[in-house]
Amino acid sequence: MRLSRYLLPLLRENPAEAQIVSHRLMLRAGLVRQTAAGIYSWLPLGLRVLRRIEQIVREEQDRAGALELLMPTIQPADLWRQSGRYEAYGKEMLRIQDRHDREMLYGPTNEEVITAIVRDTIKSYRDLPRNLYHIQWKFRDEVRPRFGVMRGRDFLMKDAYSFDLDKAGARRAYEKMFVAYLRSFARMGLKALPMAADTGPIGGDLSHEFIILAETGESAVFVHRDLVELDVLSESIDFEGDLKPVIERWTGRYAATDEKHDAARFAAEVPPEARIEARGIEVGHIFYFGTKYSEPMGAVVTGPDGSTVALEMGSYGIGVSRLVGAIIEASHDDNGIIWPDAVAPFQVGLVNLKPGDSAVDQACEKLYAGLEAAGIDVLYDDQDERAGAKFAGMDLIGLPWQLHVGPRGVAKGVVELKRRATGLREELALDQVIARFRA
Ligand code: 5CA
Repeated sequence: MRLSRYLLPLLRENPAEAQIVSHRLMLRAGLVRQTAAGIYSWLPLGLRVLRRIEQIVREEQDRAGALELLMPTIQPADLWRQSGRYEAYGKEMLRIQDRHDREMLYGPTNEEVITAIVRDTIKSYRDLPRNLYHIQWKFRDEVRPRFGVMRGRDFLMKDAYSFDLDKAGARRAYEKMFVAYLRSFARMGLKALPMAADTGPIGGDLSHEFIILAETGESAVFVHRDLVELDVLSESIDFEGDLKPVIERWTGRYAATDEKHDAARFAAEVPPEARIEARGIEVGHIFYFGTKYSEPMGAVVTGPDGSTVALEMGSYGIGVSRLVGAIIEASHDDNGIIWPDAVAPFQVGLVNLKPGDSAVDQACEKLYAGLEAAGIDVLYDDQDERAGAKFAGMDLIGLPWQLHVGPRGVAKGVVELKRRATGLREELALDQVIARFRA
């Protein structure tokens, strides 16, 4: 992509309305624009990050055996009357009337819609287990939307719903999602720690939040240091095998948010040097709630002995749009964002330091075409601007690599390659650049 044809409105100044670093950087780096309170438009660069996060989530859901579908954003109130949640959900739910005065709502979550689909399509224990998910916009009329996309009113969520014949099956479904979450967040370059959680309006009696540590997090967290050192990606995981050992490793040490914190237990179980008291951002939340929805809504199957059995359910959410902010909270410096490679909007920023100089222009065009041909996402800054402003812009948007191409280098047949995260620079022969990225 050529910057001269892109939409990348960078801001030099910190926007006054942004209180936390990720919100400031998302506005300054041209990722989003606010359309209304708690409602954001995703500009091209921001959308690329959102899509990358979505794709990692999708791959890990698929790997764990979940099936993707797509449910609508607008739902009929009737379904929520069947579960008994229509009145109970309160003012967070955006209620709408259509032209026939039918009561509708903008979905804050999808337990009712998916339960109705399964009720109508799955009749026998032979068709179980199933786990169905979608990645879809939600609306919650939050009392205090704040921190940009972190607590929006309109936000993108991955929500999965598992259906099983019995409690043991439901627990396995829960375990698969637990491990899929560990892998998903780790692939995004995040350390997300599972913590026992309250269930709130979703209901149920088993629940974990996945929390990343960040100063600006909304909850206080108390964690054993050993947990932070675990690495899930180095384990080979068989989703059809026994996942208990993995889960035990990740739940075997103290970790709690303020809601569930027990100071006496923390003091007794965690030696002083291993105690981490920090703040955290909730990026995922999983629930097991048995027959809370299937019973009132009549989602039943015929069991092996011919009896009628209400389905055992769980639901599993990931805050996809929140993750964009959360990743920035975890990965930035004074100059801007530092995207982990796996979610970066482009891998390389190609910086032409002297547009109009024909040798430099030619070298850049050749590199640009070569990188694109090799399938490497490259953003080519071909604009007529001061070098200083270009460097600052590239650091701000945080692409993992920068290629600096100027007249002196080109005369010698070299360019400068800079790694955004470390600031390390190396000189590279022009004809070795593509190979360097392929490696
Ligand atoms: N139905 C369940 C699971 S599918 C559910 O709705 N869970 S939730 O309420 O915990 O939301 C799931 C995830 O969505 C949260 O962990 C959080 O990361 C994200 N999320 C929730 N509210 C917001 C919000 N207002 N803005 C951005 N992300 C949010």
